[in-house]
Amino acid sequence: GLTPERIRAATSGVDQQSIIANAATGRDWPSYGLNFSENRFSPLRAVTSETVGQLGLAWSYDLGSRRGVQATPVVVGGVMYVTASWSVVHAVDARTGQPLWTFDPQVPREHGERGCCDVVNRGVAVHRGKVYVASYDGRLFALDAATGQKLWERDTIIDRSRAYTITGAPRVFAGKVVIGNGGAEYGVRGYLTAFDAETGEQKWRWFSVPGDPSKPPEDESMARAMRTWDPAGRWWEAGGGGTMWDTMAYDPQLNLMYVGTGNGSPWNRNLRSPAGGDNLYLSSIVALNPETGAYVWHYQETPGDNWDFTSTQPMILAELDINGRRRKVVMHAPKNGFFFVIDRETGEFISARNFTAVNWATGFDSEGRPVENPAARSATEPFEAIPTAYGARNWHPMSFNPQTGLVYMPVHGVPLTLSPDQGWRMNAAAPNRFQSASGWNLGFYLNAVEPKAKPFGRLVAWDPVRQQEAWGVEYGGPWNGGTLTTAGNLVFQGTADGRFIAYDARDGKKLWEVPVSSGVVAAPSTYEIDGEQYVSIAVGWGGVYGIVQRATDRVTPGRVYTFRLGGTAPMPAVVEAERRPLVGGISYTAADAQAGTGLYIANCAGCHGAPGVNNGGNVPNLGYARRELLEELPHVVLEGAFLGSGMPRFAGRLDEAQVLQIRAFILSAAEAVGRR
Ligand code: PQQ
Repeated sequence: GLTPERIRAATSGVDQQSIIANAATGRDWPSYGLNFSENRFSPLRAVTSETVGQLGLAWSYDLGSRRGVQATPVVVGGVMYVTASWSVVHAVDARTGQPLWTFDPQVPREHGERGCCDVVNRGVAVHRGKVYVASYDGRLFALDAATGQKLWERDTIIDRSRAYTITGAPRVFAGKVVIGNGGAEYGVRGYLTAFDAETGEQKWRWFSVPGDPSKPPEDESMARAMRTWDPAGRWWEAGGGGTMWDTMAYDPQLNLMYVGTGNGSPWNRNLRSPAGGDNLYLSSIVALNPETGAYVWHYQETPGDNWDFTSTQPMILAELDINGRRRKVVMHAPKNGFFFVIDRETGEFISARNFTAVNWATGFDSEGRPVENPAARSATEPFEAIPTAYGARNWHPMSFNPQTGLVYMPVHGVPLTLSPDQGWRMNAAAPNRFQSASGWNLGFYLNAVEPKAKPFGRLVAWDPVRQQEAWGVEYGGPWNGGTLTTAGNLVFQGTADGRFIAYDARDGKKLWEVPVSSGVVAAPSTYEIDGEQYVSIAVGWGGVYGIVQRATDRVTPGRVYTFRLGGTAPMPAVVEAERRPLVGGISYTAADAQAGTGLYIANCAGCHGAPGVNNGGNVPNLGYARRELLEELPHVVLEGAFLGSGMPRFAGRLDEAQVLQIRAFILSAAEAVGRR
């Protein structure tokens, strides 16, 4: 069995050299994106397009979490480290699925509403016998990889009066654990912090946007950035944003690390920076020196972001032959719908092409500037941006197969309209202002005008040299899982409707498919133990779209599935959501329903969605609530009956009369759906 001594022996050798060496064998999956290039291309070739049909279940492991599971399982020396919602770490014997240990950072459930997009976590980093995880409430932990015991803990948050969160996986670059944070919907200033991996001592911090204009800028990069924001300094009210909540990569030869930065806070640039400007370094790829955190170069993918176009979506480092020249590049497909190829030594723009329908810009010029649609920034008129804030892609990882030369990316559309909120002020909660009662600061009303576009989801195989689609697969809807590609000519992907699928990497032909316990959002990993190749996927529906909608009625708590050739373990049982009718049978007045609409949008819509329009996501849709629950609603809402699930206590924010108005809105919305 895997004794602590054996785990210690297996994990103590994980370091920069071993991760570089592992790229040749693919035996372990030692880092979030497999290697420092984060290409998620495994050289393992036992499971191939020929043999994949023989994949069967080796084992499954229940994560016990009811919210989104986004982690890529990290596997070292036969030990799997995977995280579930609320940042809980599970160590599992990767050969058998037997539990080894768990670590729960005990995130206060009140913190749930202080993040935009579900209480998720994307996984761990491993380095020299330690496992690193960052908790939703912003702490970074170093654990003993053998036992799960806490070795040190650091608070990474500079200002606890602001709503910072962490959902991303830490990375270890040049002996330092690097972690960013989220919060750009709430009014924060984004930054990245590096700690000595051994001691936890803070080594450097890099802010992505300028800070208090009355103080001197922290460094040259901030001095330069400040000139691209409103000289009156209005951005500082809402922190500016630019949170680095997901992607990072590293080139040890160039001694550069790369990070993708987030959207502006508030979203609406007319309010954030009324004089305009690019607002550096929002929505950019930035290269930093990992030893010092010093800025080296940047490329801004969405100048003057106005649409929540984060550039935090996973990037991949690769070498591509472009116009007869072999070039070291970053490949990136951020929310804004364009696929970028950037020289990673210099930051030089090479090319950009839209990989899906786009209406905010018509393209990029040879200098790498977007040619914008003027309507996209109207100070007064609604705009249905395509893509939307859900992104043409989101955090779901893409992969790159050097054998086919193709990038495999989940692409989607979730319609949304933005109507300028000219009365916005920092932290002013008001009816109809989306989630403003939880501290959202957008500067837009959402969907005040009904969107015209239709939701969709696809898997796209993209040729980054020709900048065109090679093949695609259509799904029933958005929010499908991240991808893995292998030397066996395969692409693996889980889907929103609860399947795990293998495709031929060359042409997209479906080769294998198995139903799993709920919708899948995470990306798979693959590794080898005792000469046997395994493929694992952590399943658990969630994320910003998955909170409020779902594409399967399977609602099983989070679970890891691991497959191998000839695996014969029985598939575990799944749980179906209880089907309930639209709620009704409680009287209400039209006037209350009217008043309740705006309150619902300001307090409830971000998690519970629009009542009656669907069956909910990992949070219930109240249009289908039990009548008894709505009868008890003032108690449930004001006293925090579901605090354990992350629903806040609203006492002091709402009074009983307001809760009854919200209830009237839920009932009227359900009734309207029933009439359709
Ligand atoms: N997180 C998800 C998710 O887990 O499904 C989706 C998103 C986030 C977004 O679409 C975001 O824009 C987003 N933004 C921030 C931010 O602005 O700081 C943070 C996060 C996050 O940490 O998960 C998301």
